[in-house]
Amino acid sequence: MGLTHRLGGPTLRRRTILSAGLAATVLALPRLAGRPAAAADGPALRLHAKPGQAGLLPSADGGPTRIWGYDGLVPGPIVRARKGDIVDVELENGLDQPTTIHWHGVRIDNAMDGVPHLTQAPVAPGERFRYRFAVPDAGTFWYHPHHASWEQVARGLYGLLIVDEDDAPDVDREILFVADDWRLDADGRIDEGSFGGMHDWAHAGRLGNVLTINGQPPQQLSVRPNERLRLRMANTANARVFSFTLDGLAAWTVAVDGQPVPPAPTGRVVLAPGQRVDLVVDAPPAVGEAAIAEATGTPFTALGFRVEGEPIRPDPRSTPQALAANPLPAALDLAQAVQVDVVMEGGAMGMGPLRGSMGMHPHGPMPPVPDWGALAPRGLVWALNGVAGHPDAPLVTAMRGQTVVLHFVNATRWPHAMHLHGHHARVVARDGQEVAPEPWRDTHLVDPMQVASAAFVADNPGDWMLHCHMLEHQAGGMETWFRVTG
Ligand SMILES: [Cu+2]
Repeated sequence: MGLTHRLGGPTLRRRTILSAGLAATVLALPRLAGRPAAAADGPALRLHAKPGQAGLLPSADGGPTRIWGYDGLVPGPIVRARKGDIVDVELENGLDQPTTIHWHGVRIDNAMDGVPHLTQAPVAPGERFRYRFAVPDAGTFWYHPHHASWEQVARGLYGLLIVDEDDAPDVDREILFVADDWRLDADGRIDEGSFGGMHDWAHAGRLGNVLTINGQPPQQLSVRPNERLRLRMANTANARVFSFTLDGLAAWTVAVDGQPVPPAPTGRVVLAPGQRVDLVVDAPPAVGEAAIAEATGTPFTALGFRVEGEPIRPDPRSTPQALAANPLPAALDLAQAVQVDVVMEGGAMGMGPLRGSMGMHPHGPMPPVPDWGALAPRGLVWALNGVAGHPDAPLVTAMRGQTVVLHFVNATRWPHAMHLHGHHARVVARDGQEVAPEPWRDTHLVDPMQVASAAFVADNPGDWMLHCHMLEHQAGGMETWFRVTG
């Protein structure tokens, strides 16, 4: 489905940009950090999942739209902590269905991971659950339900979890960039009739037709020449892989999925569902305009920059310093690693024997061929290792400290964003060929008919999900779990 940043069509775009709010609205997200505890032994923060309203469209074009959000807002309040802090949040369920909160990307205590039936009971309507956990890593993370997430996230239940470094990087301002696509009808309401539609489930997932950044239509940001920004980008869409181009801006990638990387110049950011990227962005040295454009279809402005006023400093700055490393586990032991295939099958144009064209060298017995004739009528159209839906047995049981290599074999015609809970992994081989280790990620985009081998140290005891973060693919069967003992 083609994406516009609004429903009215491209002819109205210019008016939207010209009438857009000022810079402050880009940052006008409520913040929970520092709120005093409600009681001596009570939670420091509360998040109330409930219906609300949001101005997803320019007011001239309709809305506000009825959404579900934390505290009725989209995005929900920012949960902000310092590296090593204890985050203490009580969820109250004001929805008419069960829910949980998953803290995406946090190397968290398993009991706080928010996966219904695996790490906790679902939180029934009217009930509460207190999440209390340490945040070992600084970086950009997010939170969202893990129950019926294909509906609950699509309706607006998500927010950022930001963990600050001990030494904040030297920038002039921080800008949040939480990208989502919404499927709205002609009246600006969430298209509810298409929830659960099998066409979406068997194809790319639920793609929207309206882009929001921070729950709003694209905005204009006023910056000064040579101003340095830190941009925290997150993709909270159900299924869309965003492609953002940076026009007229100098930018460096400084973190990926919350984990620092050596600063590298970039002009394009691809974000799969669930992924985050931190950029350092320098405004140009002269007054004028610049933009971040969304480019999966005809490019249009996702965030405009009006460069105006006196330069904030006389000259452009040089390459930013790297962020301090997070305490990731010690080196991978690839020689002794447990090798596990994760054969991804199913979906439209993929229920035939695509695995035969993958040139597979299996690490273990070939998984059974899924019986799609029996599975598809039950809404199960994707499989991992021949199993559609949550398997009884773990994909692998690793001893604490063991290195595990997951060989993602994408024998489908679709990309998938494979999300690993409780750990970060890095790609060490592609299509069976060793590559220089890639950045640590919690969510790996694996292209069709490709093999990506991602390695991690299983150092976090518990039962952990591994699933596609295209949420219709997960619900349609592309999920499994693994166990870390000890
Ligand atoms: Cu997928």
